[in-house]
Amino acid sequence: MTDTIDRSTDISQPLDRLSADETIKAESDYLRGQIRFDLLDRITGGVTFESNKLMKFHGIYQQDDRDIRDERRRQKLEPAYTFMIRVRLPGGVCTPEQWLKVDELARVHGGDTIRLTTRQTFQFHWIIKEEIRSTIEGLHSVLLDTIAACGDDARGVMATAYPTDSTLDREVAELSKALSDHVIPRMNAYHEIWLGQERIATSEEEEEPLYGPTYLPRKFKIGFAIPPSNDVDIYTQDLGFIAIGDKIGLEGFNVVIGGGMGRADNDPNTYPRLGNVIGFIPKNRLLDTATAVIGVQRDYGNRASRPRARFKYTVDDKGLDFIKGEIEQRLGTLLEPTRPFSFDSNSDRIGWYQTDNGMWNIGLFIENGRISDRRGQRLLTALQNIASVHRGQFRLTPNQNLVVAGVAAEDRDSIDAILSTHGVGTGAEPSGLRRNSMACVALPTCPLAMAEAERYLPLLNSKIEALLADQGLSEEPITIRMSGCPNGCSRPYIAEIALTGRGPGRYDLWLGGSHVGDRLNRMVADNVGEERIVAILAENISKFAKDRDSGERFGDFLARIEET
Ligand code: SRM
Ligand code: SF4
Repeated sequence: MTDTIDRSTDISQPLDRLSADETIKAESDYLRGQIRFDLLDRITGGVTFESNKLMKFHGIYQQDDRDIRDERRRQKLEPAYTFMIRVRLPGGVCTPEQWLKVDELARVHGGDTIRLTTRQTFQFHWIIKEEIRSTIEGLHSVLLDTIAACGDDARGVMATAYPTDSTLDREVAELSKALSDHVIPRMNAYHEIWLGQERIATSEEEEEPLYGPTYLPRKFKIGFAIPPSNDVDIYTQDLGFIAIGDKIGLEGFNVVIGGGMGRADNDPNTYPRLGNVIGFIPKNRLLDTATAVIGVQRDYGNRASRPRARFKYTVDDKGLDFIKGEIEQRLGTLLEPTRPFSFDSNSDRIGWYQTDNGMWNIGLFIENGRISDRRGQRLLTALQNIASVHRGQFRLTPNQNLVVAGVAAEDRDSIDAILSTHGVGTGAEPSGLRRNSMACVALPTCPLAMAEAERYLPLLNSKIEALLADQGLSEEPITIRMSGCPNGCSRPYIAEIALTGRGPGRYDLWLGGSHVGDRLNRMVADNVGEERIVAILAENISKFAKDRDSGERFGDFLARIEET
């Protein structure tokens, strides 16, 4: 494979126009900066602006408790700083031993709660500065890390969470892990700062072979889908691979580029975009293809304006044909024509099902990915107990749910017993709407949240469930996604119903995405409160009940009546 670009400098923009983040990266000594010193500073619970930026590359975000921000300001106290730590977990796969460690760290440092994310990993919140290092050491003891879980680099690699344990599934799982290993930055800084490794004195210049010293212009997201499941929402990834093959084996991948969700309310130059399928590659070209695509974004991405720096804008600014040509040139070959494929859903499978090798998986619905012990449902402890006896894997799903995978037939009863003893799954079955709902974290930890999401969606869902029940549609599977701001961390812009936060209690309402995640929805009301949201949904649900075609899904119906 050919990659003729000089990686040490950005070739596309004059230096005087680079954004401030580019300078911080360039002057960071490969992401070391002053982090080590900030950690020792006992006068503040936080870190400096530059360290906060750099620590993202280490998977760590400074936050403050927004529920008490105003009160602390009134008392002239600094914000109640804590840190969010995100684990790198390729394909969401985790062993019971790793689960037990995550559970322990959450109990010791993370406020007795674990958050499963929309990209199949764990987040710890509420970690104080003095305990970041012990948390990372704990993860390291079970071979987990947080490298590039955030930052301007290739983030956690996603992969379909519903393996039937066919050869195809296993090959895709292995390749997604290999690709994750291929794209993570070397980051000696991580091992020095968090794991106490000595810096080796050498006259040779440190290197980041894939990225160069200023990494990427912005975050970059990769996912693998195995049709017919599009649980990873492949069209929202910067770079997606759609597995082509059959149960006997994998042939290669259709390549998707340029997807992304984020937008800003006040900036029409930002928008959600569905990725384009640009061709097929045989499986042995996977790593080369990722190197080529990342190289194109590294060299042509916008380093002057961060809001325009994602790969989707590079594709639109340079043109799809140009970008495809650049990828092919770096690969030294043309992409083959796209192979046929089709998706039937972007949802998760909940409940027990058997896999090809005779073992069993159980998909557990975890509302908004939040795992903690609450009155009536001690989910954190239930999963800790399962991890103590389970001999298979845990698989975190792209819809914030969890699969306990690889259970022998004779062990099913003991898993069921643990769940019911802790009150998990003992209440009413979640409705078709709730099972297909996702909300981002938002308040109180997310600094960008304008409105509630995780804490509010369950309540709003109850109101929409009542509307659906009135029309005899309680079991109708409808995707609903809420984000506390337009950044779209719950991938709202492809949902059948979506809400994105505008201010306390106010949302933009979007309707008409598809149940396979291949169509953008459209805004039907902006900056509205609950009363208006429920009224608009009531009207559309009633029309749907009366006028839908046989088997037609809610989002498809809305898109059809919009067109006519
Ligand atoms: Fe996100 C920023 C949480 C998936 C688009 N996201 C953030 C931050 C880190 C806020 C910040 O910058 O300080 C949030 C931390 C909140 C907290 O307290 O935990 C945050 N994003 C999340 C998670 C935890 C949501 C969840 O509830 O699961 C997801 C973690 C994924 C992971 O494991 O890596 C999460 N974020 C996403 C997704 C979905 C996806 O990737 O599949 C998107 C939309 C896809 C995309 O990137 O286009 C997404 N997050 C953003 C953006 C907008 C980026 C853009 O360029 O458009 C921001 C803001 C930013 O980067 O400036 C953001
Ligand atoms: Fe925060 Fe906005 Fe992402 Fe929600 S969508 S987690 S509010 S950045």
